[in-house]
Amino acid sequence: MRAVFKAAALLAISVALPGAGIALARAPETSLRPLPRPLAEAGSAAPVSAPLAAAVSQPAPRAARAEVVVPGVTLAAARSLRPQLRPQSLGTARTGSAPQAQPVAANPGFEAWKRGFRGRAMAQGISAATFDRAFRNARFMPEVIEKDRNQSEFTKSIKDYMDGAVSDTRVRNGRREYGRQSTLLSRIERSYGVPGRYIAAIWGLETAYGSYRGSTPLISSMATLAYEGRRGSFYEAQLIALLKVVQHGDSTPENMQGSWAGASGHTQFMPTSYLSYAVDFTGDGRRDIWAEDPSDSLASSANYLARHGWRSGQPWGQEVVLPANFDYGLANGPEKMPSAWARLGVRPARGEMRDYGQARLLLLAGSGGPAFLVFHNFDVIKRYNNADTYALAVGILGDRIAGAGDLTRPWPQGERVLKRAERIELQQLLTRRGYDTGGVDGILGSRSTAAIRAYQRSIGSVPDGHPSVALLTRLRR
Ligand SMILES: [Ca+2]
Repeated sequence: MRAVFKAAALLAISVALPGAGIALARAPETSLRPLPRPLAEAGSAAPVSAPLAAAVSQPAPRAARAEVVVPGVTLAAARSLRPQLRPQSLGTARTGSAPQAQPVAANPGFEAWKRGFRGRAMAQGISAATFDRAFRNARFMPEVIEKDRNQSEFTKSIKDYMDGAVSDTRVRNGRREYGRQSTLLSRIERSYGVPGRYIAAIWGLETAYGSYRGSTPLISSMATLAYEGRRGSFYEAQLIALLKVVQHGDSTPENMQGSWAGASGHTQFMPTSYLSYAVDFTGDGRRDIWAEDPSDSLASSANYLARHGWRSGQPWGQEVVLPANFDYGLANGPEKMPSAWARLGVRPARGEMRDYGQARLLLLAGSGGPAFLVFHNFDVIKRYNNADTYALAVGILGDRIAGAGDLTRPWPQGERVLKRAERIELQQLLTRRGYDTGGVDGILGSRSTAAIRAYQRSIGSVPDGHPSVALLTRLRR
């Protein structure tokens, strides 16, 4: 059953949109992974930017799962952190040395790279025996290059992303797994201070609770990308990490399978993030995130969040309702205590609102969509995948898994993040009308937001500063 799922899963990547405060995701078609992955950090163990992941959609149609993705942006704009990483920009791939040959050994360029890399790996402590064992069945995978090159900017509406990420199926499956793994998740919560419901939510978004972990042989896919080039050093670092796994005996080359871009395990860690954050929670001496048993993977994700500053006892955020005539200049901006927000007329959509800490008002779809107050822990989740939509999905899905109801306000139909070309056009049109957008660079910062608000006031719209499709359409008239 899993094999069927894996074969059909798609990989999605999400990216953060600079300046707009909204994360986007793009979803390259991949071998297995429902979600997007993050980027890695250059040279360090910390994840860096990256295309993150998108969420997967439900397991429903076995073979054609849709993935959830957030509004898309180009990879080059990606910036996130997540246990996994991906290359940041797409450059021109080396040509000539990467024949599309089927025969494994018929790739002299790859073989030459392998000989060179063998020396570099040994210089970093990898034994000849480990290297040769890991590469015994490694091969150049033209299909991986194909996928890497075919990633393009695409957009998906926030509603479609959120509906997929927090679908009824994912909530239902999540409640089932949350029940099955209650003992494990409780132990993890006691050890790391991160509520099990959010770990379950990450598990659900990343691999549909372990159903779509990816079946691409990691040594081969990472070797292919390292050889091919655009971010050779990044992928060689991922390979070194995998070789360390083999050398230490945590797993075997045969068991190390994952998404074509390198993310693997129940919660999709990139190899270098694995080295820094994975833990052995089963106590067998091996940090095995590739095992069927999700214990090490789930505990590793909790450890990742804890190491990035998760504050025990603080929620990620909560849905709120704004008063009429609310000053939208306060959206996506300053942090205030919930009691201060309450004095401005902001009310909890459900339950009570307590002063857990400073919170900012998050509006991803403008005044026409749901509003949230988000705390420090929301940003900690973003270290896993630097997209507001992803962090929101983790928070909302986690709460729903633990029994909470749906949002009180729906996401608006059709609202999506503007593509880069559209953002530039928006700035050009506003500038032409005399509004100062602080330049025309496709990055919607505070000046552009202020310009949008001024324009909205001039036409009698709610001045929420949100760069909507409708606003662009109107400006074009
Ligand atoms: Ca273990």
